Amino acid sequence: MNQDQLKQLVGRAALDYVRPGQVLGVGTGSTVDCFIDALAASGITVAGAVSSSERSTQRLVRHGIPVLDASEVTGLTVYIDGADEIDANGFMIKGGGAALTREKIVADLAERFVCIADESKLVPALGKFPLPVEIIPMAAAQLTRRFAALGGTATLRAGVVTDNGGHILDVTGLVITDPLAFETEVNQWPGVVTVGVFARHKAQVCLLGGAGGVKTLT
Ligand code: ABF
Repeated sequence: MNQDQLKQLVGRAALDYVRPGQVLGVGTGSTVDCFIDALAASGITVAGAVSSSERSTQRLVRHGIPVLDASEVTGLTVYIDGADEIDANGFMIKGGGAALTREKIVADLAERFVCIADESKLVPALGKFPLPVEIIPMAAAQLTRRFAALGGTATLRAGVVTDNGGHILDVTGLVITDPLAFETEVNQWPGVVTVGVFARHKAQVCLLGGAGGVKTLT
């Protein structure tokens, strides 16, 4: 199977974590697009979805799935989202789709984060994928210097303004040996809106699509 077929496979597999009548959290990206399409075709009627991006909102609305604002719920049983990288602990790098801030907000509402990904996303250690960081534009230069002090090279993602009006730095060359400590440290740097390390909001379940089918990592 090619990567698109693997994404469709795990998108369908995520339906096992959806219950009729529930409100669920929905992430962003092409794998999540497959999940949204599978949900629409499944006949499962959910009460609604809290979306992590305008992209996912438009797809959900097109399928007639009600979209709720995060402020309309006090919690979610499940959040379904993709990742750019995921390690054996369920720690992730996310943000390739520039939706990391709202993704982390919706993940924060959920009891369980179910990550859906093709096997190429599973890595022994995070950091090969350029780390996305949503920033306040005025802080770009000083944050670039801070990442340089850690051995990272930060590049402003050209032509991208996030749903929140932020800019994205993509940082290469980092070795993230302790994702939890790294996320905690970078989160407090002035000008950082969201760092694309999801360790405090790691995935409890990962559905990994591969040649042998779907593996469930918990
Ligand atoms: C999203 O999933 C983003 O955080 C991440 O970039 C993306 C992965 O996209 P895809 O499923 O298209 O590989 O949540």
